[in-house]
Amino acid sequence: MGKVLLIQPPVSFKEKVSAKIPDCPNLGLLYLASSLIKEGFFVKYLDASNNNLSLDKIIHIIKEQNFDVIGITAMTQNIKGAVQLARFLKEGGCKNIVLGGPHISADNTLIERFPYFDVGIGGEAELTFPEVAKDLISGKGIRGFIKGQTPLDLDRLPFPARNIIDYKTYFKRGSWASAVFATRGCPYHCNFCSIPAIDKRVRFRSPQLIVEEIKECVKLTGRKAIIFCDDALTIDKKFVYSLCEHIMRLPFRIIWEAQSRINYVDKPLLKTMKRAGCQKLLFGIESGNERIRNQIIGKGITDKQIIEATALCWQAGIEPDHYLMIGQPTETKKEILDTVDCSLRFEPNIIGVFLVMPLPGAPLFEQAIQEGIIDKDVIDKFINGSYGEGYEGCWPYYVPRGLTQDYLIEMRDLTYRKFYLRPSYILNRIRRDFTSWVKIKRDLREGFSLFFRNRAINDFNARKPS
Ligand code: B12
Repeated sequence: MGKVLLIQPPVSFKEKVSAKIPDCPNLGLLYLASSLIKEGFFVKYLDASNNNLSLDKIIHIIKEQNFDVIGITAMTQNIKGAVQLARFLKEGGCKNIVLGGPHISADNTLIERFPYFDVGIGGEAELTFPEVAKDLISGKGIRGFIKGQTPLDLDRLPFPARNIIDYKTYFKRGSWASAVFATRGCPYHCNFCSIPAIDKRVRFRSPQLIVEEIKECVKLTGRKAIIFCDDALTIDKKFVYSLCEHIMRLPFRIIWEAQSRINYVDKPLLKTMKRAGCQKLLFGIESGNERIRNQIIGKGITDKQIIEATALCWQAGIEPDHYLMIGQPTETKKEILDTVDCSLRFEPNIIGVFLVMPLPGAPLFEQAIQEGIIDKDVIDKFINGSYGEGYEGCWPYYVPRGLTQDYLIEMRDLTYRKFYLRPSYILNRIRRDFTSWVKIKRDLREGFSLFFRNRAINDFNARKPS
C-alpha cells in the first residue's frame, strides 16, 4: 500500500542536536499509525521533540527508506519546528508532506502562508489520513486543507500502535505511566482552553476495550501505572463506575490518575475510584475569585464545591491537585490576590500556577487580538522568530490592561511560596510521603524546583486539567 513516516518535531531545530531523548510518546501519531497499518501501510514513527534528530538525519532516513508520505504533527508550541522541517524537506525534493494536529486544526490557512506542506488535515484524522495517503501515492494531486472526519464510534479505532516505538526509552526519561484515552471530547468552552483538534462531542470507549488496552500497556512496559489523558473523564458517573468495575476485574492491580471537573465527583464515586487504584485527580480551579472563574473563564464551579470535593478526595485517599492561572481579562490586583491565597482555603495536595497563554483555538485568542493584547499576525511572527527562539516566554501571555507581566510572574511565585513554604504543609508532606521512596524523591525534586526555580514541577505542568 505504501510507506508513511510520522514525525513529531521540536519547538525549533537548533544547530546542536541534544542527546536528551523525548519525554513521552505522541499518542495522536500512534493512533494514526495503527489506522494506517490497518489499511496496509508500513509506518515508522520519528520523535524529534527534544531536538535529538537533525534535519539532515531526517531527510537521510526518508530517502534511504523511500517513504511515500511524510506526516508531521504540531501543536502551536512546535509549529515553528514543523515549518522548518517541511521547508527543509520540500527544498530537499521530498513530496507528499502532510501537516496535522492541534495547530493546523485552529489555523487552517497556515499551509497557504507557509506553502511547504502539500496537505493540511484539521481535527481527528484516523479515518481521513489513510484515504489522503492513498490519493497522494496514486498521484491524484490533492492539495490544501481538509477537515478530518470525526470517528464517532471510538471502539472501531485500533489501539495506538505502541509496538512500533521503543516504548521503554520513554520510561528512562521519567515517564512513570502509560497515557491512555477512555473518552474524547469536552462540552465546555472555558475561555483559555485550546483543544482545536478534538471534536467537542463527548464519546466513550467501552470499558472492556479500555482495560484490554491497559493490559497491553502493562505487558509492553512492565509498569502497572496509567494516566488517563481525557479532558473530562468523570463527565458521566455511570461510565466511571463501569470503568472502575472493569479495572478491578484485571488480574493485577494498577495505580492511575486522571483529570476531572470538581463538580463531577462525589463521595461514593471517589471511594470506588480509589478502590480501583486512583491515586490522584487533577482539577482545573483556574482562579480563586468566583467572578473571574465563572463570568470571565466560564468554568461554572463555586468555592463551596471546590472545598467539599477536595476534602472528599482526601477522605477517599486520593490526592487532589489544583491548577490555577493568573492574568485573565479584566482581572484586578485584588482578584489576583484571591488566587494567591485560595489554596490556603482549598487545601489541595499540590498546585500548578500558570500565566494565561492565548492560544489559537481558544476563544481568548481572538479576544486578545481584538483587544490588541497580542499581535494579529502573532503566529507568523512566532514562526519567523520575531519573539525569540523557544516557546515558554516567547509565545505571548495575556497581560490585562493596567498590569505588567513581571507583576503576574511575581504573583505566580508568591502563590507558590505562600502555599508550599508553610511548616505545616512541609511536615504534613514529609509525614505522608515518608513511606514511599518514589514520593520522597518527587518531594525533593519539587522542593528543589521551588527553591531554586521558584516554580512547581509536576508530571503534566503543560497540561491544564479540565
Ligand atoms: C498528552 C498531552 C501532552 C503531553 C504530551 C504531548 C505530546 N507530545 O503528545 C505533554 C504533557 C508533554 C504535553 C505538553 C504540552 N501541551 Co499538551 N496535551 C496533551 C493532551 C492532554 C492529549 C494529547 C493527545 O494525545 N490527544 C489525543 C489524540 C488522539 O489527539 P491529537 O494528539 O490531537 O491527534 C489527533 C489529531 O490532532 C490529528 N493529528 C495529530 N497529529 C497529526 C499528524 C498528521 C500528519 C495528521 C494527518 C493528523 C494528525 O489526528 C490525531 C488522531 O485523531 C492534549 C489535549 C487533548 N485532549 O488532545 C493537550 C494539548 C495537545 N497540549 C497543549 C499544550 C498547549 C501543551 C503545552 C504547550 C503547554 C505548556 N504551556 O507548556 C506543553 C508543551 C510542552 C511539551 N513538552 O510538549 C494544547 C495544544 C493547543 C495548541 N493550540 O497547540 C492541547 C490541545 C490542550 C491543552 N490545552 O493542554 N501535552
